[in-house]
Amino acid sequence: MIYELFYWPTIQGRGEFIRLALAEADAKYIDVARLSENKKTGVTAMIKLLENDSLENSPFAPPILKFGNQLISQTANILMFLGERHRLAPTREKGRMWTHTIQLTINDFLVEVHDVHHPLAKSLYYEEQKEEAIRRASNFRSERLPKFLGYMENILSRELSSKPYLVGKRTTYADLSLFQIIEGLRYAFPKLMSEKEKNYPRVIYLHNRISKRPRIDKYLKSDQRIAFNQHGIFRHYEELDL
Ligand SMILES: N[C@@H](CCC(=O)N[C@@H](CS)C(=O)NCC(=O)O)C(=O)O
Repeated sequence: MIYELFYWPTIQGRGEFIRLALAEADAKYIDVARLSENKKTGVTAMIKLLENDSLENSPFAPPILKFGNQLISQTANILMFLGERHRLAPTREKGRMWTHTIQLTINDFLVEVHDVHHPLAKSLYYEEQKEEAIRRASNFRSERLPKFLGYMENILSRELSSKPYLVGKRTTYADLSLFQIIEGLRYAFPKLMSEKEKNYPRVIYLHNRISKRPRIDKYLKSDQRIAFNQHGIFRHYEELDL
């Protein structure tokens, strides 16, 4: 049985957190909406799944992971599921819950990153909310990004190891997600990040180590990795950076 990932085909978005976990797990999967249009593959197949509200566990939005007859949605849920199956999370309940808590916090932050360029509505163009975006970005730069990255830095500083992970002594999906956050922030806010990164040395060190993990390194260099672009969650607008 192989996994089926359903996610928008042209962006990294939330799907990327799942792709990274699947890559680190060396799990076999198909990226359904990126395959050619067919009865069971392509974007149409994903939309059909989303519109099927008679399903027992009908998802609200992608990413969605199908495994056999299980349909799992919500990014943090999918990661919790994969974490347990592929040793990307601790086995004990306390550690599992803590990993999930960190992931949910990352997801909260991701919503804020998105809302910097779309503070009023998803359905409006950026240009229609540019003024509000500029105001929102100023608060993001001075308060929200430092609060979030500072929180992650503090978690890492409590670990005694000189090569700390967010949870315990092994890589978890939360580490992979924090890696992706730094990647995205560097794309969206290059000037801000070059100024702020020095405040979060452990976060940046973790990012470096994750990028060098053999399976992650291979994935990042492969065609599977979609380049950041102006349609995803992380978008670069000069006026929103420093
Ligand atoms: N909380 C959900 C959010 C899912 C979500 O917002 N997915 C986006 C793509 S990244 C989407 O397609 N949303 C459609 C919508 O909100 O109408 C998760 O973490 O998976």
